[in-house]
Amino acid sequence: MKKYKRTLVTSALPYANGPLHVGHVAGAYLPADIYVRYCRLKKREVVYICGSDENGVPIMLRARAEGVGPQKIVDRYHTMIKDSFEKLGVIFDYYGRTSSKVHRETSREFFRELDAKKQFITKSDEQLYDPEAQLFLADRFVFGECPNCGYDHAYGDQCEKCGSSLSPDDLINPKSSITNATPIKKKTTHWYLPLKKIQPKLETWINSHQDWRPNVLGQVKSWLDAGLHDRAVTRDLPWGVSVPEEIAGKAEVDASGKVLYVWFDAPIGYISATKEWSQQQGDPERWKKYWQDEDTRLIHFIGKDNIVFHCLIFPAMLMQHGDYVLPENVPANEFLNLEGQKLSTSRNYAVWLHEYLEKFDPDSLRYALASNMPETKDADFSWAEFQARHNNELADILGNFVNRTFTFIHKYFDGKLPAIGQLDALDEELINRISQSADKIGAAIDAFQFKEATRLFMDLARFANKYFNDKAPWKSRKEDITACATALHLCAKMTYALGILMQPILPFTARKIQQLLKIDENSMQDWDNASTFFLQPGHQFNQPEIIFAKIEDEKIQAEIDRLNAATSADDPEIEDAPEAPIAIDDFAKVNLRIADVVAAEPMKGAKKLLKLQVQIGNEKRQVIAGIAHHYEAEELVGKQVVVVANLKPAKLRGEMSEGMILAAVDNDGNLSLVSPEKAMPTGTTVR
Ligand code: B3M
Ligand code: ZN
Repeated sequence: MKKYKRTLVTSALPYANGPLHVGHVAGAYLPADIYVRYCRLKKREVVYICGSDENGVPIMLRARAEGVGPQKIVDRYHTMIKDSFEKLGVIFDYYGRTSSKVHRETSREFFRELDAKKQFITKSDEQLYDPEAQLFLADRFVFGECPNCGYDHAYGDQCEKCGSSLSPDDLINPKSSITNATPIKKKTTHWYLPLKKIQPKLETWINSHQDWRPNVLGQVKSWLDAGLHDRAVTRDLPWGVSVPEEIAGKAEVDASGKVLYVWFDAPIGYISATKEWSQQQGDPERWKKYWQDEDTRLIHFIGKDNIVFHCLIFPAMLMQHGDYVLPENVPANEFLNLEGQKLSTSRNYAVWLHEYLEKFDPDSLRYALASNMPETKDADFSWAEFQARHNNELADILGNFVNRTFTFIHKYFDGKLPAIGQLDALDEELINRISQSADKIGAAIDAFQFKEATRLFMDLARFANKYFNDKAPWKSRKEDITACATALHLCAKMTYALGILMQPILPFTARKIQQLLKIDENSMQDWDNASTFFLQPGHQFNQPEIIFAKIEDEKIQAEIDRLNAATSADDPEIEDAPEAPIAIDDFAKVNLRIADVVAAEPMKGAKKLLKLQVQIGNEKRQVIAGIAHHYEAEELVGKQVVVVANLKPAKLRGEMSEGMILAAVDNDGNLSLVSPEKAMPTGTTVR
């Protein structure tokens, strides 16, 4: 393997349109932070860069949903995200934002250079346009059915279900995310990156990286096999980095009002943030060493939905530009589910990082996620497992070992490091274990196997705890005080080693260990010192404090209850079934009837609702149903449905509703009306 002089690590720039959740942490930030902390401990030259992604449609959608300007949104979430990272101990060398001046200039300069090198083509064609909102519908402004997997809420740039990269035209039955309107077509001109032409070059480069994770290579290969399409890198949007004026003016069409595609400027954000870091370091040219010197090893940490951008599109941009290094590895993680279900930000079905951090310790989450990282396949976060990892491993193994060791040293040796005597085989094993573990954990981290590294670390702590038991210092204290002293000396040595080796995963706990050992911070900052214990007998330690208090069941249950509430509060119009059994008479009170839908229309000002006229026997009724996201008004006419016919009439948005239509709704919010299996006369009783 090539020897590099320096490492540049990036984590995907989170969109500043909402708070972070545990899925984000497990995907792109915790693994990178572990890796970088390890590199720092190995005294490698490393820089860790990230920042907020503040351009593009996701920001605009959020701003529209809240009825405020996009700047307000990015300011709020940039601050919040940055703060959460700090509290979780994810320490970047620089955390930038793509609304900065340096970023705008860097992105435009990049665009200019590609344009000057004739690396773009321009194309004019008809694109989807929302006549109501008067906006072109690119990316997430448009959704529809995925042509590959049939998912009904794929976006105009990507299907989040199957991961395939899409353009708005690929969507079946497209709809505007802003107004729900069916788009029309309107002519526009855009700059394209000719990926079709660049594909062979990309293939050669990818072929030289067969050591990448199989899930990453697999995705990349399937895109290449399908053949890459040229990709528009500009957009007609009022928010983003505007296309350089001189280029906009030069084109045969008026390109003013066009901005760079967010996926064009966002990865350049890594470069601009590195520039800002250099300025902050008082060495403004330093970023060039990291981006333009081939002795740099560039590593992008991302989630699997970002693979195409980091493994093909951004590298294509870098290649065609010519001045930049290409990523050496892109260890993308798969997704994290929550209690067996997909995380959903819109349904509030998530563990939000800022909320977590108000209630629990950062290291407990770091440990639980690192132990269960979605490295090669999707993983599941459950509160029960979180609690078990904390209580049974952090508290009962690691915490217990440290606590017992120092309680004993304080009780029987005045809190001073005892002298070491003759070593037996078990003592030798402890010493060997430390140096072997340092190597093995290090190798796992270097191979991006964070789950394995975490397991190896806890194995060492488990061994330590068992060593303490086997040595039974409470007995040897009376029978053989030298042996007792030796065992406790080695336990202190082990604590020091664990303190160093835990730093990538448990930085806050490492700090506590350092304070307990009463040593300065610097003496725990070298990985290779894990097995060289420098303290002399007689060194005074601090009093031990419990490092991991057990997490009580009630605290965990409250979190589970909150998630369950998020699942069932999904649609207030459709209540959960009551838990208690009901008598047949109770059921008989509900008058269920077959009805024919004779007319249906959308409701003005209520995006979710449809106004239906139904025929129940001889009677005509009006029913308002919250199904507009699932059915077109037209397709309902002529359908048979089941209606609760004796429900108290109610007024919804000023319209009378005289019944309720039955529908099945799953956890993902998919909805299907209930219909008789064979056509039945209208008014027929259902029981
Ligand atoms: N903001 C997408 C995401 O959060 C995006 C990453 C940009 S990395 C250059 O999934
Ligand atoms: Zn799909």
